[in-house]
Amino acid sequence: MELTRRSLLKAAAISSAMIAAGCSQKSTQEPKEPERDPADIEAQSIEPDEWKTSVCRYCGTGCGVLVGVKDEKVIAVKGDPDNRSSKGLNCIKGYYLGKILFGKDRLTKPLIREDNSKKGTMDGFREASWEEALDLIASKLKEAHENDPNSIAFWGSGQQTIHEGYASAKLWKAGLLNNNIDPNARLCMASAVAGFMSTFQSDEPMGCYDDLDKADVFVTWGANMAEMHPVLYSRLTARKLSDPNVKHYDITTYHTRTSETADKVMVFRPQTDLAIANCIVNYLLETESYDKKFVDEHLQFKAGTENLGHSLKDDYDQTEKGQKADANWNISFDEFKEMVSTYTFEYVSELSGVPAADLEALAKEFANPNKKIMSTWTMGVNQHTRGTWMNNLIYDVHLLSGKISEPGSGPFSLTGQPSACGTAREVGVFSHRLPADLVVSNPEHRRFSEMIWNLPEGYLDAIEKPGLHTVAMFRELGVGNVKFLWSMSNNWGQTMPKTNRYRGIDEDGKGVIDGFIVVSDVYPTRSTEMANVVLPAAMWVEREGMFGNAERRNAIFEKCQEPPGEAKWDLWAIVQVAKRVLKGKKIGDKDAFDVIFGKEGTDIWDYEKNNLIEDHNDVCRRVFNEYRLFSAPHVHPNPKVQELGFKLKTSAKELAPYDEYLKQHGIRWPVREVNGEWMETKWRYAHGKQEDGFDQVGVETFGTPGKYKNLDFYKSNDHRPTVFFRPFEDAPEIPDEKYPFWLCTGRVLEHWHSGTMTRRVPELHRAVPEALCEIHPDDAKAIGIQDMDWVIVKSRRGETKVKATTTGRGKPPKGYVFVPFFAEETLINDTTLDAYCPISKQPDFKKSAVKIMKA
Ligand SMILES: Nc1nc2c(c(=O)[nH]1)N[C@H]1C(S)=C(S)[C@@H](COP(=O)(O)OP(=O)(O)OC[C@H]3O[C@@H](n4cnc5c(=O)[nH]c(N)nc54)[C@H](O)[C@@H]3O)O[C@H]1N2
Ligand SMILES: Nc1nc2c(c(=O)[nH]1)N[C@H]1C(S)=C(S)[C@@H](COP(=O)(O)OP(=O)(O)OC[C@H]3O[C@@H](n4cnc5c(=O)[nH]c(N)nc54)[C@H](O)[C@@H]3O)O[C@H]1N2
Ligand code: SF4
Ligand SMILES: [Mo]
Repeated sequence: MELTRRSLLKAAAISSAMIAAGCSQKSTQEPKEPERDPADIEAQSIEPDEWKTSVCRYCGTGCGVLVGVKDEKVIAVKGDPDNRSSKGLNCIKGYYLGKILFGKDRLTKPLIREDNSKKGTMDGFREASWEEALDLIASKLKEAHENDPNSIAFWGSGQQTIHEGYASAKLWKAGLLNNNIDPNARLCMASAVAGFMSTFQSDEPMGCYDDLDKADVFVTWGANMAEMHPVLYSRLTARKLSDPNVKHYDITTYHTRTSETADKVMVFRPQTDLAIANCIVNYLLETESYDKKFVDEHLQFKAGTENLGHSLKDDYDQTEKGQKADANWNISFDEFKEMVSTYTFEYVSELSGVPAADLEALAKEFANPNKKIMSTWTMGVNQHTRGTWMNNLIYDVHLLSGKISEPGSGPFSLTGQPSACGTAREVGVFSHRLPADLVVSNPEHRRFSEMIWNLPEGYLDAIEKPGLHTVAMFRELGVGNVKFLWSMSNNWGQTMPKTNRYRGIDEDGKGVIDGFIVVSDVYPTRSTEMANVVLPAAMWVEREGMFGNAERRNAIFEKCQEPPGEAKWDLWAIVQVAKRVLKGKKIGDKDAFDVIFGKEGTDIWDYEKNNLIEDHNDVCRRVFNEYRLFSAPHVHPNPKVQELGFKLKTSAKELAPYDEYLKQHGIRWPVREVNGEWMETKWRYAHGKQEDGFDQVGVETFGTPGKYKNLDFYKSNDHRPTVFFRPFEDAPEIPDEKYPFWLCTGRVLEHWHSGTMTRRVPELHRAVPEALCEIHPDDAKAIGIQDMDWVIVKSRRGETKVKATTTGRGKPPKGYVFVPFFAEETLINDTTLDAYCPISKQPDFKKSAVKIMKA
């Protein structure tokens, strides 16, 4: 059934009514009203002069919004019906989006810290000119870089635009020849990336949101979509309403809003999702109900290192286990079958606590060749010390059942941030990556990047070794080895795990006090209070930008108003620092700044004009045109670049010319030009007509589609994705007598991460004014607490005081608590563990052992 806009709106109404009913958290204390400009945009009767095209700056759904502008001020925001990802829908955060621009305490001037002893507070700063702030940053960066190149670091974000991410990566990698650059997406999508790369050798999903309209069965594997991807969830709900036979299985560690409408809720003991996936695999093989022809034609089998241990100590990556974490080797189908044979329903039921009959019911859905199944997952799977394995296992289930890359059927990794895909992953803001799936360790990838960046051959060999990944970066900062840090569009003072390491609470935090820290943000935060220089940034539609969402859709947001005071575009700040650091240095016989950002290079910067922030569109177009060469090398004038790009298969990620994105309100890559029209791809690897949304596999000549299924996994080694054996291994920290509870942390519908923006929107703040610890009523009784009593959540690392509730949206099982991380006064990350997946290096915020005490 094709979904109409009406049926979607109806479903959205139902799910938002559901959210509204009985979910608003009650508070015994008056909400503290955030300071803000009362004269900001309300839904007014004034008509805007113009509606500009934009996208929401929050979640990876990437909803389209239209921004009403009057007298060069944003006065209204509404859903964009022409955006094919969201078809006019927005959630409550999108509805109030415009208000984030107008918080009264917006940062409007650069700040320089005068009193280091006041670090950890917003005291001890003085206002400064941009000139002075930029000069200071550049001199500190140069000094640290000259003394020890390993002592500088940049922490980027899936909330930077594609242009900003690209420029930061280019400055760090090509300009400073340094790989100590990583994004907050390491906390979010790294396991998804490692899962994609190990299984398919190509990042990002093959399917798209259209699958939500067509699936017969939905499986959520650790995703609270009703609150975190509400617009996609309403599409799922609409599909369910359209056909009573459609089923939803919610595999989760506690009962969430998403569980409310599921047909089967499977609450499992944390970490045993590994075993659950394995028992489905085992069932498909035992009963011979896997897709044999698909296996023969398209797959290969591998096993990898087991018993990896846990990355609790700083030197884990250097240990033998750490070094071998991603080693893998070929195995036969029979060997694979033997390896998974221990995962019987009985065994897994015992391990996970999920009834065997429920496990079998789900396995039977995958065994049914007539069912189309869509799996989705988010942080339950990625924030996991075996996160890469869990991603591999979900692919195993879909690959063995042949349910992939066809309308309505496929594994779909949901993205968290608005441009975790577009920016962090696609432009390569990771310590091991270069743009377009390329990696620093591969010499051909470096040659290709050198050609596009006009660097001498061999120049990038200096960055052959990956730099500090996020957790390592902050561990090093904590002990004083990182002496210069620049963070942009993130809030590490609140959102990193085990914040104690660098917030200066224990002695490990010394590095933060001594280090030179630059924070670019729009509001004062838990990170700006750690800064030596705060740079006030232009936010959302105060500049032009582009985000890439979870279904590979890149979309532009237009500039709608000037930033307040002296706040400026992050991109401009990056170039200004680059100018001060690189000017006068040589690359070959040329000026380094001119090569990296200026006239000697591909001239993405109009060197004379990059001060003019009105000139955004032109700057964006030029940055994008350069970046596009990585993904569409055939538009490069040099045939050698084209040839190498073709060999490296980078053009599989083809992008359209910049202005097409505005015209079409977003386009999904790979984009192919057919008869002069730029057409998107909905189902990658599935050969068919581009007009119908299929990939032109044969035409790309990367391979020939199979005979049994019209698919070619043209990016995979031997054109065959890998089915991995990945066993169950337990979590690093398990509740015991001393710390008897599992602590899971996460989010709520109304707030975005550290709450810096959503808590300045009164409607959102009032709906959920404070973080609450959700606990089972029996546990509350045993501890002797009533609803809204204060408790202390204490782990081996630290403790947090928070009010408890037994009547929140989430219903944890006994022995399990959930605390959101949006509230800066409730620093739950003082208690979380920073152990990570040895392959992806993504930490697990979902499992720590804590005790709960009445405060
Ligand atoms: N309202 C709102 N929406 C957001 C965001 C926001 O801040 N606010 N942030 C965005 C971002 S960046 C992200 S990453 C996403 C996060 O989106 P989600 O991952 O959906 O949300 P969380 O609250 O982080 O995680 C809750 C889920 O973790 C699962 N879980 C816990 N432990 C385990 C485990 O051991 N295994 C498995 N398989 N699952 C487990 C639970 O079952 C639950 O479904 O949300 C995005 N959308
Ligand atoms: N306990 C716990 N912690 C977690 C998680 C969890 O589940 N549990 N999840 C993790 C995950 S998945 C994620 S994605 C991270 C997110 O963590 P962060 O990205 O560190 O948190 P945000 O609050 O999104 O920070 C974004 C910052 O950018 C600022 N900002 C907004 N617009 C602009 C702009 O245009 N320019 C600049 N320079 N700044 C801007 C905002 O004010 C805000 O301070 O949190 C991680 N931390
Ligand atoms: S927060 Fe996500 S679901 Fe809500 S409007 Fe923005 S992009 Fe859409
Ligand atoms: Mo995230």
